[in-house]
Amino acid sequence: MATDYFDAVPTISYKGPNTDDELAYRWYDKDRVVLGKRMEDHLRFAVCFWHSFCWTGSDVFGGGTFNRPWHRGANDSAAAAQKRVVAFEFFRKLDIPFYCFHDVDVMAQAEGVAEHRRFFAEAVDHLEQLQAATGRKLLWGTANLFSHPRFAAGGATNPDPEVFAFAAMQVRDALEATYRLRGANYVLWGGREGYETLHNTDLKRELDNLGRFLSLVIEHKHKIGFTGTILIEPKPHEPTKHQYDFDTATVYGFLKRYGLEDEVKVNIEANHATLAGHTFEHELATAAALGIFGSIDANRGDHQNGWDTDQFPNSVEEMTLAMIEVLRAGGFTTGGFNFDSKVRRQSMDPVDLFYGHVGGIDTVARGLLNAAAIIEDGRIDALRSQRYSGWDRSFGHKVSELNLAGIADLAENQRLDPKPVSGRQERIENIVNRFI
Ligand code: XUL
Ligand code: CO
Repeated sequence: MATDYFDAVPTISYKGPNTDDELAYRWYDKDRVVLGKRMEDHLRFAVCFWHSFCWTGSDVFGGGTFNRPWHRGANDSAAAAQKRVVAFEFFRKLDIPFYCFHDVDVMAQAEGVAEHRRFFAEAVDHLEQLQAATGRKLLWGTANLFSHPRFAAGGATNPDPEVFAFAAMQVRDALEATYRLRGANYVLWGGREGYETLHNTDLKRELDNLGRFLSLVIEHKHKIGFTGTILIEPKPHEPTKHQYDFDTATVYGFLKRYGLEDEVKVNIEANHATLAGHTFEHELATAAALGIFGSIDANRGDHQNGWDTDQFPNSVEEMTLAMIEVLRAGGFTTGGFNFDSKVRRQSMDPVDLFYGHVGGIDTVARGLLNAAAIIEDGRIDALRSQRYSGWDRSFGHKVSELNLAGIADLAENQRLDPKPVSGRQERIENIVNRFI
């Protein structure tokens, strides 16, 4: 099946910072080696199916504006196949290695379990062929446990065990499909795993059911031999008032409680971090400190809007700060940069999908180059090490080893009177700005 949907747009290639070509990369030079690794291997870019090929451009006030050919009739097997072909043509023209999907993104609309399984299997066969034909790879798969009305009160945390079972069916199949398609990760985002009001919510039961569901997913992963990473994607709220996977620190506490902290990592999304009242880099640094940094959903919010606008990242400064944390964490292992970003509702032309991704990719690439230069410069890391250097000297060693009374005696015997030391924040901020 061929497609002419993107015929007007050329394959995107690197032309350097001085090019006037707006459909070329100015910073993303996939073979350029940065800190010993090719840019393509550092960044592991992915396009998501849902925003770019499934969303029709509708919002709460109005219908779809995009008028994509596969949205004109019912979402049957033929329309789903056309969508998959167009999507792979896009991945190929963008010349990035990965893509991501939810089960329902790639298949015909199904009623009930039998149809769901049949239509999804049909889609997975086709995805396998498209991957082989184009050389594109799966960064992660997931199951959509939030769009269908049956999930209005959640999937794994639904008060009705029949919904829990339906969710288990979808996740079993999506996990097995991800394994078959050699996906690098499997994601769980709990958009409706939360509550609207505590008046009707048994919070303890819901948390225990969510913990059990996750344990079952991990047990099944090992049973089938999937060696990719299981990722939870934190988000504080939207669609529900309160989501159990609020932020990275909350997810870590949840994983500890259910004994899963060595089995699961986090997929950090920039716009979810800011909705939780954090910066993107805070979430990355927290995940790295807790040993659960996995992958990234790249996007940005809007400073005036309090919701998940999922815009393409375009602030080089913000991305530089994030990339410093990614590099400090040692970079990705199985993770990557998935563009969980969408063009605006008025950007209805096929070429707009390219402008969105090209800009986002170049913003991330430039952030990587800036962060690498800051790390190679070394001044900021040196200032940071210097700040903690007392812990490497003999007094610090004693404090690390003694009990509370021993430390108290040490303070008394040495007549301690420690003096405050400058944190040099403005100097450090000035150094960072020299690289942006
Ligand atoms: C929603 C969101 C999801 C997940 C996958 O805010 O980010 O698209 O990334 O379910
Ligand atoms: Co996301």
